[in-house]
Amino acid sequence: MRLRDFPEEELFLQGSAACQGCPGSAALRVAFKALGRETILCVIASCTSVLQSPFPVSALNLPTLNMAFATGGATASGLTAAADRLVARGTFKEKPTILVWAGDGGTYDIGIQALSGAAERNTDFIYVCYNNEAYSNTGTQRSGATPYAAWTSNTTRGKDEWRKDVAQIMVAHGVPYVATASLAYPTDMYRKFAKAKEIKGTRYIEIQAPCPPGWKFPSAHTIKVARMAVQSGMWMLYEHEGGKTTYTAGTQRIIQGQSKLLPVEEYLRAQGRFRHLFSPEKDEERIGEIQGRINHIFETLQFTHKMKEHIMDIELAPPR
Ligand SMILES: Cc1ncc(C[n+]2csc(CCOP(=O)(O)OP(=O)(O)O)c2C)c(N)n1
Ligand SMILES: [Mg+2]
Repeated sequence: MRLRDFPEEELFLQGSAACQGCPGSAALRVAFKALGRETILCVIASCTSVLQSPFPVSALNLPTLNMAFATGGATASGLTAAADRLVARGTFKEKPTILVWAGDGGTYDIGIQALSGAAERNTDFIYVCYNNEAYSNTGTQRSGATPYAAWTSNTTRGKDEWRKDVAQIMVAHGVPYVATASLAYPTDMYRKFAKAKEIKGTRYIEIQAPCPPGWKFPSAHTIKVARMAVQSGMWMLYEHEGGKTTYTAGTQRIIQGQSKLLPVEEYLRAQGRFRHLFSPEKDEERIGEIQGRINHIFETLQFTHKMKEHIMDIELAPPR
């Protein structure tokens, strides 16, 4: 699928109340194109509650429920059960896609219990976490998704803890599909949504969503920062199904040795939320810690990739 092949119909309409350069609205646009009109949307308290515009107008051209913070998994469970009933009764010809759209605060911290319960029951829905790495709507407070050393309004010298990884927590639930996505790789994102649509059971997609006001970079740089996140290894693109993880797009190219890791310093320098790592003097220790973790992960993946190629060579070698 190329960009020019995306459906023309816009289900995320112009005139939303989003900030300039908002990653959430760009992600909604791509997701809606891939999922299509037969979708029921459940929005969890977040920037998306606000950017859809104040009642009675809405930029969301899909049936939408706005729900409380902790309720994503529980609401989806009710919606999907009701949809199954309406299909059985013949009211719906086909079951619509049930889509929950939540922020990282509403997923990593506040909604994880309901999400975990729904995933354990393999509830039939798609859960999207658009991860702007903070509680952005209320003024950029830290969340469980905020990366190490990042400024937020309550980690003013940089967060002391490393972020947790909810995509991997979802992999551990054994759900049929888990994927990560990036705005800088829209065809990869589209493909993952289109694939998720065809799968039954709990599907989890997490999109990294660089937030210009929260991360403190110019609003024209959203896609550039998203791309640098993948190129530097700070955000990894993959999908996990049938017990197997496949790395995709920019991340795959780094693992296969077709492109080099961008030094993480360049990614950090592009954002004001890491300014304290460079001024008044350079914090070599914390920058080194971040780079060290990335190197360790990619060295391991590159080694595994080479070993697999080597094993394939042996298997494919003709008998002597
Ligand atoms: C129980 C509850 N506590 C607090 C709030 C206020 N609140 C609304 S949105 C939000 C931030 C949500 O953060 P996140 O889930 O990361 O979404 P983002 O704003 O970043 O899009 C908060 C704290 C609320 N709506 N409900
Ligand atoms: Mg957030």
